[in-house]
Amino acid sequence: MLLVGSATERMLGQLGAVFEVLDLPEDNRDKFLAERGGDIGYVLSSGHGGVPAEMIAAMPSLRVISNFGVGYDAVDVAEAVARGVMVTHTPDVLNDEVANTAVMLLLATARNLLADNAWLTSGRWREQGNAPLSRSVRGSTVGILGLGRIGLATAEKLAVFGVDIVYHTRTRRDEVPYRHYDDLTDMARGCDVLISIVPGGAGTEGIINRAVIEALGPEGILINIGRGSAVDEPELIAALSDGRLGKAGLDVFADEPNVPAELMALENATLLPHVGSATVETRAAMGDLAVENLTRFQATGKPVTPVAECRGM
Ligand code: A2R
Repeated sequence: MLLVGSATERMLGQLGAVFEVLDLPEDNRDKFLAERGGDIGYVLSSGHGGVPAEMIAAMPSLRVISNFGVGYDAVDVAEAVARGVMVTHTPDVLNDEVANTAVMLLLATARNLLADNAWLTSGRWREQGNAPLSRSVRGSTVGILGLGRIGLATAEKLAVFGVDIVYHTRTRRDEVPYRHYDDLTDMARGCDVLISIVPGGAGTEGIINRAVIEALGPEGILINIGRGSAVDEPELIAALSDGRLGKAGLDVFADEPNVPAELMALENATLLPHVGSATVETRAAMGDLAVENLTRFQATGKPVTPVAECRGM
């Protein structure tokens, strides 16, 4: 089994009981894969680099790629499927935590949590008096882009804050009580807050573009806890800088962990280092599921949670 990225001691203990675990040397990938690629039947992927097509091609005996995380845009699933390689991920076990992060980031952004903290610690409270007022979320309309497992958990948590929920997905969900918009820009025009919780990849690349950002407007708030690639980051920075967009709360970025200095300098941007699911409890649950996908497949030929593209395999 090849480890791409890192794993916790708990995961390594579970994996070591079943597999011979090899580490992918970051500085020597190609040589390593040329020498050992043929021996590898299983991959656990948790790194930013993921598993691109050429890596899959370099492992002719590969059977399963277990992705640590629900989003698997860093794994070339089309290549895997074409070669009969199963891809799995870790859905559901992180819904609650990521939804908490969405709510936390929305409240922190709307209520100036970090700016207020800095107001106190920099001495301005003592020297200049009370911090500027922030805006309440009560009474606002929150548009959720991507009402899947995490989006729905987020919508349900937001109910207690007295907001009106609407959503945009490609397919309407008849079982939910929220208004569906066919068009994202139309929804942004009708919203005070837009929360993005869509997967990465070609289908959502730059979907939050200039038109969507401007439709959200000077009082609008963008929250992104899905994938950075869904936002046109240069357009977002420009709009936050010149006041065409009110505020942004971002947990994800286009080129992690590299965050543009212009974005970090903006007072109306609240930024987190991709910590949506990053608690001890949730990461343990994700790790257990990522490992179980490998061990179950090894024992029975079927994983626990294949990605949608591999469900028929
Ligand atoms: O469009 P639909 O009906 O397939 O709905 C999915 C929506 N979605 C999109 N909505 C609008 N335009 C698109 N191009 C588009 N592509 C996908 O995103 C669905 O409502 C939602 C994804 O939900 P799940 O597959 O249940 O994913 P989950 O577990 O909520 O995680 C979402 C993402 C992960 O892929 C990671 O990137 C991140 O959150 O952690």
